[in-house]
Amino acid sequence: MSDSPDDPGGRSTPTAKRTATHEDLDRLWADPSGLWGQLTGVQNDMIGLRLMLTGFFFLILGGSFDSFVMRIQLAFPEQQLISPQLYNELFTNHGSVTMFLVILPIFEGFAIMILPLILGTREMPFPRLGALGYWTFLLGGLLYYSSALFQLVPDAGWFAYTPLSGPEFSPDRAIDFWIIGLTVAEIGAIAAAMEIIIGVLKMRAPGMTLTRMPLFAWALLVMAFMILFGFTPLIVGDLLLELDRGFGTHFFTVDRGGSSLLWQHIFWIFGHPEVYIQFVPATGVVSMIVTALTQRRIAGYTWIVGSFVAIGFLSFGLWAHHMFAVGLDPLILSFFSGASMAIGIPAGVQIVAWVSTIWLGRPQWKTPFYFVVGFLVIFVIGGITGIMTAAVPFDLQAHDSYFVVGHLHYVLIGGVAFPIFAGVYYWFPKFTGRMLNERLGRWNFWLLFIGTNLTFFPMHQVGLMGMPRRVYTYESGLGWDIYNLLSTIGVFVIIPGIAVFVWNVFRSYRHGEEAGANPWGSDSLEWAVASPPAEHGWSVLPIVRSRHPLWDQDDLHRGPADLERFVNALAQWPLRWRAAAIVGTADGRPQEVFRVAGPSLWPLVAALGIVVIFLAELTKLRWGAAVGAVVVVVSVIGWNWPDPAPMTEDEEADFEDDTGVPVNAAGSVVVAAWGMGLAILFVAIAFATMLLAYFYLRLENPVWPPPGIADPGLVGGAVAAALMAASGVAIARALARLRDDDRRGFLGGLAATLVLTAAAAVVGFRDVAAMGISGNAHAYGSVVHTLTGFILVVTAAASLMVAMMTYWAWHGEYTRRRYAPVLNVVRFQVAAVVVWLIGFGTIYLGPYLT
Ligand code: HEM
Ligand SMILES: [Cu+2]
Repeated sequence: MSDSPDDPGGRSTPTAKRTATHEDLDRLWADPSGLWGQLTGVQNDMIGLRLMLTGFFFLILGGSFDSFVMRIQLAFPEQQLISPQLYNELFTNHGSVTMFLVILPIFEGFAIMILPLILGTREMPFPRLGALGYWTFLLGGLLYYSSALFQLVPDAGWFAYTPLSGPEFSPDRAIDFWIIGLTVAEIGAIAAAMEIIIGVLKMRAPGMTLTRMPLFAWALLVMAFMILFGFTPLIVGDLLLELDRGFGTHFFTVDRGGSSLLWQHIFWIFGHPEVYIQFVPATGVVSMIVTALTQRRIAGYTWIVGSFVAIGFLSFGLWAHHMFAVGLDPLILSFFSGASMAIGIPAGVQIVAWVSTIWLGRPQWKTPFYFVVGFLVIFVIGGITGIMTAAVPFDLQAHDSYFVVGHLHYVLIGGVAFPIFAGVYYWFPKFTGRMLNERLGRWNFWLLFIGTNLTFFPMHQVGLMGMPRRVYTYESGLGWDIYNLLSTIGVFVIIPGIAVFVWNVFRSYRHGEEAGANPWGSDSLEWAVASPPAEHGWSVLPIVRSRHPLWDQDDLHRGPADLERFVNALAQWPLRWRAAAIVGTADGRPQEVFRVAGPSLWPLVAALGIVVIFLAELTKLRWGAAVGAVVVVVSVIGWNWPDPAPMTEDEEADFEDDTGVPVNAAGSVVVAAWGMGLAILFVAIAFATMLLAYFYLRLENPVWPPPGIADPGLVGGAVAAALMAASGVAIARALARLRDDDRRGFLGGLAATLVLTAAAAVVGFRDVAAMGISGNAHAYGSVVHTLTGFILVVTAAASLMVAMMTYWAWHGEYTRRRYAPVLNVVRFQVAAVVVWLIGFGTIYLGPYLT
C-alpha cells in the first residue's frame, strides 16, 4: 500500500476533464472584481464562505466571550464580579447567539459552498436568493448585537418566555432588539434553506439518482426542510409577541383571554427541532468522513437516509418535552415522553452504521478522524443523559438544574461542534489547495476534547446535587465548589484549543502542504475537480453511475450515449450565459437547461428594505415600515425584471433537437415552479401557525367571542368569499386563453382577476371593520385582526404579481412557448384564494363552533 498523499487507499482516482472552454467558463461564472463585485456578487463559493465566517465571528463574540465571563463568575461561590442583571444578559445572549446565529449559518454556508461540487453541478439554483440570505442574516445579526450599544441587552433567556418578555415585565426595548434582530436573521435562514432544497433535489449531475446521492446532501436536504418548518412558526410567534409589545394586543396576556403557554408551544415547535437542525447536517459530515477515512463504503446507507428523515419528522412531534414541568395533562406527558425516547432509535441506527464501518475499514488516524471519534464518545454520553431527561419523573428532578446544562453542551459540542471541526479539516484542502497542519490538528483536538469533558462533565454531578441553572452565584458549603472550579478550569483548556485552530487555519492557508485533487482518497465528486476549484466547478459535467463515483468509475465523463452527448454539448456551449442542468428529482435524468442568474445589487437592496421595515418598529417611527416595504417591492420587481433572452427560440430548439433536453434561456420552467412551490409552502406554514393560535385561544376561552361582542353576521363574508373564488376561476381562464394563443382573452382574464380580487378585498375588509371589534381589548379581537391582516398581505402580494404580469403581458413578454412565470403567478393567486377561504371561514364560523 502506498502512503502518498494522493492515494492513501492505494488506488488512483479519476479527475475531472479540462477542456479548451475552461478559461471562458471560469470568466463567465466569476463575479465582478472590486467593491462593486463584493456588493453584487452571488458566486456560491463566496456566499458560502461569508456565511461560515460570519457564523464563526458570532461564535467568538457571543458563544465564547459570554460563556467565558459566566464561568469566571461561577468559579468560586459568592463572587460579586458581575451583577445578576449582567449575568442574565450574558446567558440570554450566549444562548440566543449560539442557537440562532452560529451553527445555522455555518451549515448553510457549508451547503452553499460545497453542494454544487458534491452534486456535480455548476451553481446553486437561485444565487441571488443565496445572496439575500447572507445579507439578511448579517444585518439581522448586527441589529441584534447593536442592542449592546444602547445598553438594552435582552435578558429573558434565549426562549424569551412570556410574560417575562411581554410589555409588563420587559417594558424597555431590549426584547424588541431580540425579536427584531433575530427575525431578520431567520428570514435569511429560510431564504438559504429554499435555495438548498431546490439545489439538492433539482441540480445534480446526470445519472445521480436519489439513491446515489452522497449522505451529506441528504442531511442538508433534511436540514433545509426542517428550517422551513421550524423557523416559519417562530417568525409568526415573534410577530405576535411584537404585536403584544408594540401594539397592545393580548395574545399572551392571560387576564385578557391570551395564553402564555401559547408562546411556549410555538417557541418549542421551533426550539426542539432546532437542536436537530444543527445535529442532522453534522451527522452528514460524519458519514462522509467515516467513509473516506476508513476507505470503506458506509454500512447501511439506506438506513442512515431513513434515520435522517425519521429525525426530521419525529423532532417536530416532541416539543412538549421542554414543558414537562408546566402542568400538562398526564396523557400528553406520556405521549411526548415516549416520542422523545423514540428519537434515540434513529440516532442509534446511525451510530451502529458508523461504528461498524470503522470497525471493518482501515482508519487513517488523521485530524478529521480524531474529531469524528471524539464526536462519537461525547455525543453518546450526551444522548444517554438526553434519554434520562425524556423520562418525566427524572425531568421533574433535573429540570432547570445544571444537569441539563451539562447534557445540552455534550450534545451541542460533541454532536455539532466536533463534526464542524472535522469538516473544516476535511474540506479545507479542497477550497484552499492546502492541507491543514496535522500536528497543530492534534493539539487542537486534544485540548478541545479534554477541555470539553472537564468543563461539562462536572455539571451533571453538581446538577444532581441540586445546583439550579441560570443563577449568577451560589452559596459555599453545599459541596458544589469543587465542581464549579473544575468547570471553569476546563474553559481555560478550551480557549487555547480554539486558538490553535485559528492559528492553524491562518498558517496553513499560506504555508500549508499542497493538497492535490484528492488528498484523502475520497469517493465523492468534489474530489475530482482541482483544489481550489474553478468558479464554474465543472467544465464537463460528470456522469454518475455509482454511489461512490471516484472509487467505482475510472472515467467520470463516460456513460450512456445520450448523457455523454448532453454533457459534451453543455461544455462547448453556451459560453455567453450561465447555463446549468436540471435533472429529474428521483432519476437524475436531464430535464432542462436553464439560465442561472448573475450578479445583482437587488438582493442587498431587498435585504436593506427588510431591515428598514423592522427597524421602523424598533425606533417606533412606524411610517418607516412603508418606506421599507416600497424598497422591498421595488427590488423584487427589479430582481425579476425579464432580461432579454440571450438566444432565440430557434437556437433553443436546435439544442433540444441535438440532445433531447429543452433549453430555457429566458427563464427556467422547472426551477421556478419549485421556487414558487416552496414560497407557497412557506405561506402555508405561517398560515397554519396563525390558525393554531386562533384555535388554541378559542379552546382556552370558554366564552368566544367575549361577553358584549355579537357573533359575526355571515352575509358580507359570503359575498366576499364568492368574489375571491371567482378571481381564481378568472385567472385559470386567462391561462387557458394564453395557451390558445388568444392574447386579448389572456389580458382580459388577468384584468378580471385583478378587479374581482379588489372587489373581494373591499367587501371583505369593510365587513370585518364593521364588526367594530377592538384589537386591544381581548385576545379575541387581537387574533381576528391579525388573521385578517395576514390574509390582506397574502392577497396584496398575489395582486402585485398579477399586476406586474399584466404589464409584461401587455408588452408581449409571454408566448405559447415561453410562459413559465404565468403559471407561477396562477399558482400563487390560487393559493391566496385558499388562504382567504380558510382564513375568513375561521373568523366567521369560529364563534359558532361549540
Ligand atoms: C466554551 C464553551 C462553552 C461554555 C463554557 C459554555 C457555558 C455556558 C454557560 C455557563 C451557560 C449558562 C448556564 C446557566 O446559567 O443556566 C450556557 C448556556 C447555554 N449554552 Fe453554552 N457554553 C459553551 C459553548 C456553547 C456552544 C458551542 C453552544 C451551542 C452550539 C452553547 C449553547 C448554549 C445554550 C443553548 C445555552 C442555554 C442558555 C439558556 O439556558 O438560556 N454553548 N453555556
Ligand atoms: Cu427538545
